Amino acid sequence: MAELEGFEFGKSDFVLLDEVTMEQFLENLKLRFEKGRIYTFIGEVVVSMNPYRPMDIYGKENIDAYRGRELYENPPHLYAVADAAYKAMKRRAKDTCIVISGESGAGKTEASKYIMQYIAAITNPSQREEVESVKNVLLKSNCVLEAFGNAKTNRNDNSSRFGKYMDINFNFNGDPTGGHINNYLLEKSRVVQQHEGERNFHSFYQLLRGGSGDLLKSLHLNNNPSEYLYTKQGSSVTSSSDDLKCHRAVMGALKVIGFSQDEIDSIYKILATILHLGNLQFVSDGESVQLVGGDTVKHISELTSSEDESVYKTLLYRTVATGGGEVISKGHSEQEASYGRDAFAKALYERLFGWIVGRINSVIEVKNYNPALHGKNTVIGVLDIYGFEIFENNSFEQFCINYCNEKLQQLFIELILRQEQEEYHREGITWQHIDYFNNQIIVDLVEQAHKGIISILDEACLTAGKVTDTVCLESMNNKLGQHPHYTSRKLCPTDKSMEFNRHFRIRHYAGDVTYSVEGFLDKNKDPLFQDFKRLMYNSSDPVLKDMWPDGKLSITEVTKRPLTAATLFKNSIIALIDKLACKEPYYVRCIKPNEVKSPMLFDEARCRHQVAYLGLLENVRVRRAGFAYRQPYERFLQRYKMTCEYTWPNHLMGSDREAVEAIIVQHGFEEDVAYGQTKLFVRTPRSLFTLEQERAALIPILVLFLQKVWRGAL
Ligand code: AD9
Ligand code: MG
Repeated sequence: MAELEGFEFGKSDFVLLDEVTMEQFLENLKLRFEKGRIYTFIGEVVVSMNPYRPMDIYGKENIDAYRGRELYENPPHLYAVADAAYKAMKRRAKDTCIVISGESGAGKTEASKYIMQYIAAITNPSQREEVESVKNVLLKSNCVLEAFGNAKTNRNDNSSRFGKYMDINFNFNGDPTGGHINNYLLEKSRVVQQHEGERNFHSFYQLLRGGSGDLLKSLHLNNNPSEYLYTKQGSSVTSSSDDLKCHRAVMGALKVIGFSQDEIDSIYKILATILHLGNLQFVSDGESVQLVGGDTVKHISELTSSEDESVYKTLLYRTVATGGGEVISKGHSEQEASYGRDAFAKALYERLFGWIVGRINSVIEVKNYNPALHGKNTVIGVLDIYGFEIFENNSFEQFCINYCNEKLQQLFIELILRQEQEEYHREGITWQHIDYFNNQIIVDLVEQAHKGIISILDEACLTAGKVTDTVCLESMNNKLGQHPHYTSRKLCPTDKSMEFNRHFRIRHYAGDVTYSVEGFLDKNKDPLFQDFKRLMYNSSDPVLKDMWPDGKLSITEVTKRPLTAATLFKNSIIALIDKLACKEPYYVRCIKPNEVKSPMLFDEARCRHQVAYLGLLENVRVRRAGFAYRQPYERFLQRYKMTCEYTWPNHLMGSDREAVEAIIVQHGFEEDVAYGQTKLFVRTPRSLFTLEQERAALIPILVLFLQKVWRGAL
């Protein structure tokens, strides 16, 4: 319990609410938000409110206050969870993970950075150089990944458009020895198209606004994002972040991480190539298609270290194998050419991003670790993945993101219930079941073999001929019509919020989302003409070539159908969940106080909705089901021994457990507790309150007493 705070700041742990009702929960959340107390516990879970203003709670003194302390000794904070995860990892050699969840803009990425900074600050006290360098790379990688993987959306000026799971490895001393980053489904459609009010990835604007005159000249660019189709479609070329400053920071970070100048040059050449591609246009004279764009093709060939002629041909023609095994060149239609250009731009960016992550991993991977020599290598994983999203137009990306959030919610339910159950069982205490909404039914709707939405999409993608999005929707309607979490206009004709043949709706655990099926099949199939791959593989820029190993194959060798985007994503999320499930989890549940990024406004309806779908009330109930608190006997005794004549000033009892019993009996709390094998379980917060209050009242007397002893007055 956070005894440093009084109730004027609300209750620091939701388990202390008098009654577990939505009203009381919100009242407490609001009071704490208004008083600048953005963190609140539910047992070991931290509920975090986005303050939308800088908070003076992340300084060195704060870090020192949490270092090595028990969770309840300080007010709730991310540092308390980070320290708990670190202690479990260090003391018990347990792999742990910190799962940060919440909707877009709720504060996950910021939380993950504070957690990383905390871990960096408390480790390597002896300042060993190799450990410092690992820490530095881990921290700097954030800046690079944010530049290339984040963008301004209508919900968040710095929205993560990829999922990130970072493992930090530790040696037996508890110092970081390396790490590994897994990235999940970058929203690459943003490269070629942005909604009104949104931007492309930050990296483009940072280059244009922050790149030196010489750099831009060498890339044949000017510094105005409004002149490039790919950066201007959202009519929002500025953002709250300072692109120029960020550009410098990213350049610095790339160097610290160990990117060579050639590699950095290649990165910027790829960004420039993409911008030039966006400004290419194709016109048809009825017979053939021509390129419009002045010297653009020349610039692209120069930047990609390719031949002009090859670039030109690749943009306008594709190689096809005829039935007779003959290979011919076929001219694109205007539409095909534009489609190919966009697909190429998206793939260039996606591969660049993947390559950057891989390159960072190659620097931070643990090398030469010998467990026999160095002890067990343990891990803390930090997950910061895109939050649940509902936009005006929801497409394939939102479908994948929301599916991922369903999986994480499922894990939360499973682990929180399982942990409680196991703990009661282990300690020999009767468990009282609490009902949850189990979202497995929605997970199945999406991922179930043969019947789930992903299977239906894949089937449509594999069917030869022109299966359209509409046909695919029809198939979903037929197969999923009875599902309680699926509907469409066809199934519910009176619902005017959806259109026939265009929309379907999933009742997610976090709310109803209406998806437009338009583009689903294409994004799932994600085709790219082999000619582009070959072009890049044949580049004389080694970095670029390295990103396109599959360009080696000729058209006749490309036979296997690659897995679809949804299936690849599903597989990667299942692997992620497996990774998380075998670690001891710690949770940060982020809440967004309002839609207008205001530090003042507590939008009750929005908060109520989030508290409901995150299952926070149930979390509190489970925590309180029988016993809101548990503490190992030893720790309980240490804290409250001064409140009992049998344990203070001298410990007159035999074991710690007996001493704890003496404290409980003296206070008349026998009805309120149960004795487990190693821990005391306390049913209601009332008993602990009383003990805390007594303790707080005794401390000044004790201090006075000790001062007198020191001065020799006693
Ligand atoms: V998304 O799913 O990636 O779109 P996040 O990651 O949940 O989303 P993010 O951490 O990016 O949200 O927070 C959004 C913005 O809220 C930040 O850019 C900050 O301006 C603001 N924020 C969030 N947390 C804090 C904080 N602890 N202190 C101050 C904060 N500002
Ligand atoms: Mg984020």
